[in-house]
Amino acid sequence: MSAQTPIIVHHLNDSRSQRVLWLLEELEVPYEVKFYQRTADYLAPPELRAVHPLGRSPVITDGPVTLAETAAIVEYLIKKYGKGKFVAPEEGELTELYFRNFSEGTFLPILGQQFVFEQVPKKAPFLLRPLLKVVFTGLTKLLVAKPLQGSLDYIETTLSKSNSTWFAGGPEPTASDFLLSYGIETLAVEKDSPLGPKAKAWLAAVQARPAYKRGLKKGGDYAYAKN
Ligand SMILES: N[C@@H](CCC(=O)N[C@@H](CS)C(=O)NCC(=O)O)C(=O)O
Repeated sequence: MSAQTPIIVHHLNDSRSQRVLWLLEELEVPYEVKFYQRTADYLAPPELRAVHPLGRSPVITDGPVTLAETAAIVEYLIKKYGKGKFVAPEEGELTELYFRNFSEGTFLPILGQQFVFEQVPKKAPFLLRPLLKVVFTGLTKLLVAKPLQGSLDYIETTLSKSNSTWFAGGPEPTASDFLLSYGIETLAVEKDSPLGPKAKAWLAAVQARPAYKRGLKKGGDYAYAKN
């Protein structure tokens, strides 16, 4: 394969894959977007399985490399194309290590659970819906509300202590910022958004970046920000 073959991002509408487009625009690396549309069940279409066995987005191909998992993709791209940018300063390295793991290991799973609990009553047979709504609202209060609020409080505390706009306190966003953008954006568009002032200001800074705006235009439909 030629060294000039551009990176291809296998991109699903309204998805966490948008983070990869933002990063690639920041890196100023040529890339192409291959679009996949969610099915009526909000799943990825089966064609994505031909690219990666799990059939989820994002996946990138970069010459002979095929890589899935946003956190792995972000780390790979910054290492390979970052030219030393988008890396935490020494004093922010631990915060960086923590928050990029927190994003995928704690924050997004809580939001995923919230999403599923909301969906169950909506997808249930009509007559069961009122009962399931009561049950799953209760489960959300029990299992989602507290850890979510704890996570948001910790985000507020961390951003208050940062030496800059960004989680790791450096002059540029780092992997933590790219990864957290999706979860924070999904909460920003909720009615009565639970985001605190620091998270809102951080998101405004993300969305004001020219590279972010270019990524949004390239990605097409994205329900969590205006393009
Ligand atoms: N941990 C993976 C999760 C990938 C994932 O679940 N992507 C969603 C998009 S937000 C997807 O492809 N959903 C469609 C499906 O599961 O069929 C990552 O961060 O890349």
